[in-house]
Amino acid sequence: MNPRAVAVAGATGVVGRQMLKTLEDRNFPIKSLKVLASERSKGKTLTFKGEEVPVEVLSEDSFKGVDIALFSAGGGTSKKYAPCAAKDGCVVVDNSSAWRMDPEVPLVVPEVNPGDIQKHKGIIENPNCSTIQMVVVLKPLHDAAQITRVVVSTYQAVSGAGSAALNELAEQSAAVLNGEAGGHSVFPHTIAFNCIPQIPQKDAFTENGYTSEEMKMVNETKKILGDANIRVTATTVRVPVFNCHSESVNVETVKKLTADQARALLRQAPGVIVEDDLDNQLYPLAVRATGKWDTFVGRIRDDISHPSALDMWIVSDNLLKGAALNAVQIAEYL
Ligand code: NAP
Ligand code: 3JN
Repeated sequence: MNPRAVAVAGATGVVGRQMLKTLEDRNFPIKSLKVLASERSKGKTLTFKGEEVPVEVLSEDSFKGVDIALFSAGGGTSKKYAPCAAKDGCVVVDNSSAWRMDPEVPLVVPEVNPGDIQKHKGIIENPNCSTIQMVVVLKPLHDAAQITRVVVSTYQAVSGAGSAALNELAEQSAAVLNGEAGGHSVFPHTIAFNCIPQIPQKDAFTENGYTSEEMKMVNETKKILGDANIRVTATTVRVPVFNCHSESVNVETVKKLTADQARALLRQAPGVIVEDDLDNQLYPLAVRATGKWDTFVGRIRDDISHPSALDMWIVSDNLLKGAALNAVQIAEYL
């Protein structure tokens, strides 16, 4: 791979920092690196491969001479600046939902639909973190037995809501343990020692009573798997876990797949690790998945309420496979 001029927009954020770390950890061939953020970060530096890199303020001119830009600075920022970058010949891998459902824009998980990357017209979308870890596991099951319906409930870590949310969980947990109420400003309710069935934390609910996070899982799953007939329903819940999203997933198929057959298929699947040994109480755990590149699946069992369905538990690092790593993998394909 020829070294590329790379920019990271939103580099000071929780996802942006993981993007820099992932570029470094995977030894992505970089000719030059720009780290971009808002006016608030003027004067700050970030470290890449042991060197201090000054943070530049994102502007329409940031992308001249840049080959690949990884964006994680929110949908509004992507909408404003990604088209400028694409016009300057840069390929944008965008981590927001700005164009995820645009039929002209590829929505890519490299283990699932890498062929869609080459259809890009300057912008490629990274899916939502909860969708990514689920479709990595669904893909081999769909290929083998044709999935007809998915019922998913998520247990989403606070890191998915950014750096302010991580601080809120830490400070609130300490306050509650000290017998204080602990205020909240990021989440709509206390997150410490609680579960909140509302993601995102603001303007969450859509007309049908689902949240936008739930509808992302419904719509993105169909687009990535290339099958509009798969029926998906989701309940997304924020839990007081710092990092890694967990999911309880029920999968109905046309062809009956036993739990043993599913485990055998998933052991061969790229990016998937089966952790499923009940005798040793081995199943995927958020605390173990953090910092890992793979998606972990376990508790795979035949659904006793249905002739052709499976239940399973899926865990992955939402900042890595759910965001930064998936974006860097797309950049590697580019
Ligand atoms: P965060 O920790 O709050 O960081 C936000 C980043 O965006 C910071 O670098 C911030 O710069 C920058 N930024 C904000 N407004 C900007 C502006 N007007 N111009 C330039 N930079 C701006 O949030 P995060 O958790 O990293 O998430 C960032 C975005 O990534 C989200 O909004 C979302 O679109 C996407 N995301 C996607 C997933 C996924 O499911 N794939 C998961 C999480 C996040 P300053 O530090 O200068 O303020
Ligand atoms: O809350 C989570 O666990 C995942 C958050 C994702 C997110 C946060 C802010 C804006 C997104 C996303 O990628 O779906 C967005 C966005 O829609 O851009």
